[in-house]
Amino acid sequence: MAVISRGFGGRRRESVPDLPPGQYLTQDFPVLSAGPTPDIDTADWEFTIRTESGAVHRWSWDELHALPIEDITTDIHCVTRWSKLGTTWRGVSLDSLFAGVDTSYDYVMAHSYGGYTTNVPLEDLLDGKAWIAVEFDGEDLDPEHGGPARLLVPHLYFWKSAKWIRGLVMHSNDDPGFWEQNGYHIYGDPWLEQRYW
Ligand SMILES: Nc1nc2c(c(=O)[nH]1)N[C@H]1C(S)=C(S)[C@@H](COP(=O)(O)O)O[C@H]1N2
Ligand SMILES: [Mo]
Repeated sequence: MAVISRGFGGRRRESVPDLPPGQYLTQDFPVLSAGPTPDIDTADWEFTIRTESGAVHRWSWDELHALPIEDITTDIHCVTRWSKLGTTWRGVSLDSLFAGVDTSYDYVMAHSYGGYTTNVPLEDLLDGKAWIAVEFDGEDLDPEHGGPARLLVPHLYFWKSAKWIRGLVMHSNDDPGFWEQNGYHIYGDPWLEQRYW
């Protein structure tokens, strides 16, 4: 009997092919924030990309919304082991935002209102892999989930999807961000279980 129930449990987990190793499915949407939720008025909001030349590319809330907004359906995976499959978002592709940006640096540090940072290789933000998300599940993004806008990089663990995104700074090296300095993996591929150093 014990063998059968162990086998059954194992098969059940393996029957979800979209679930990375060591993850479980959740229907609700946990909130994970290292600090308080900042109160950001979209009238004051801006998003910037700064390059090695010192150039700062800047978008107001209205300028962001003048760019093509895409519908995104994607799975998300938190390093604390919850995953949600088929989440729906709307956002502006980083391809659109980087279209006029000239840089030879390969790494990006994402900076949030409130001070959170996380590092991502530039190639992981391009070619339809990342967005500045402004809606979740048909509604404006809740402040606790990063509203008015968050980075969405769903192919990496969700700590890379910086809430309350304020800007990106190009770096020549893959310098660690907040969680990466505190023991989280420098890259964070959920399929390779790159959770911690
Ligand atoms: N600015 C900011 N972004 C953040 C975090 C944070 O603490 N501050 N936490 C990260 C972590 S560890 C996770 S799992 C997700 C959680 O997003 P959620 O609260 O919308 O579920 O946000 C990520 N982005
Ligand atoms: Mo997380």
